[in-house]
Amino acid sequence: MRIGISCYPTHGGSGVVATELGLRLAERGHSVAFVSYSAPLRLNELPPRVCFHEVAIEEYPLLKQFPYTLALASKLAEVARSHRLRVLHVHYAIPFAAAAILARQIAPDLDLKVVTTLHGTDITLVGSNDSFRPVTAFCIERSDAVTAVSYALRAETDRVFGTTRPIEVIPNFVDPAHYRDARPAVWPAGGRPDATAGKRLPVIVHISNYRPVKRVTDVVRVFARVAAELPARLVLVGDGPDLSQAIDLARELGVLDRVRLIGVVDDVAPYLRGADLLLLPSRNESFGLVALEALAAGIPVIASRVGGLPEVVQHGVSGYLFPPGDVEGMARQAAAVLRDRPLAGRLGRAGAERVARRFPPERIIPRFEELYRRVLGLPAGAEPEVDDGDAHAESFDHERRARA
Ligand code: GMT
Repeated sequence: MRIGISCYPTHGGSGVVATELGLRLAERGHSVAFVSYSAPLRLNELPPRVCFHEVAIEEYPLLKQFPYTLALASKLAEVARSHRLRVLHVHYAIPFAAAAILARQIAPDLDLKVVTTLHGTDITLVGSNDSFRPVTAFCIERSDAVTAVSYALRAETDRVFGTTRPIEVIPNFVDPAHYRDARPAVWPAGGRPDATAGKRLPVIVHISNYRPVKRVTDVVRVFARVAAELPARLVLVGDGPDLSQAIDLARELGVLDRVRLIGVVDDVAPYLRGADLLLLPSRNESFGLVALEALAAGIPVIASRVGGLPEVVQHGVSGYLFPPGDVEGMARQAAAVLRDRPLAGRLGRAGAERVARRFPPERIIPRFEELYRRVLGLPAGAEPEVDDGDAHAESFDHERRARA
């Protein structure tokens, strides 16, 4: 099949999942065109059958802000025509589904199908904002198929928008081998190396975009309580608006010298492999991809019992879930896990085993293929159209060479 994918290209679970999905589809013989204002971060090189088209963003003196959605719609229609795309799979209702639906109307002869994956903040934060509500509802209703990354997100979508159309739950996925085999990160001076006077220092890691929804000050509060009992370290990976608040609080609580700032990284696996515990005390999380990544890396997760997190982390089996804001509970449990290595080992193994069983690409990608077949009216289980060798595949490869 020939599939167009559009997503946020910057760091964030939705972009990571969309990119990995496109790359895996291409490995399975499909042709994939990514369309965005910059190449998604994991798209470091363009393998066979993958191309990338950039939506140019220009300054418009007349307009306060560049109308990206319109430019994206034009580009999607153009790329769909030049690559004879059959499906536009967009990640987030706003602005991607809106642009894809417009592209479908711009090029009606192509009979494009729009598949929209809801990742969360489009529903829980953006979509339910009154100014976006009608357009989000429209996008959900007019897509040819809609998926949600968790049952919780589907229920929330139905609740917020009163949706009646089917929404299929297709969870995010990770490649277990990538996390299992990653070499643990070497921490900056002062953190690990593991031995300090012969003792191994426990490491808590938090990875996010440091937006208010992540409650990063809770991360610091939990850590400060743990640090009062254990010689632990806190590793903060990523960056975002609330990071400076977290640093200020760590200073105020007297634990800043035990906090290591890593900044934004392409691959979080080494940081998860080098840690003993992931802390994710979010106010909301439709899925929590980083929790899945932590489990894949074999470390337990302490998180909020919100949104889709209970579908990822099994309380008492692969980690522990608490009401958002329960700093005491999270700290008590984090200290208990860090003290009890056999317990941490059991939790880590249980999580990694479930990720390998329930969330590997081999299990999830065929579900998207089946969905594409369904919207295209192809028979269920039909072999994917393999594009190797046809003129179309050559056009993708030509672009790849041009970019190289
Ligand atoms: O969490 C964010 O702010 C980023 C956002 C994104 O675009 O990646 O995350 C959402 O989608 C992820 C991928 O499906 C989910 O793992 C996150 O839980 C979800 N974030 C929220 O629901 C807050």
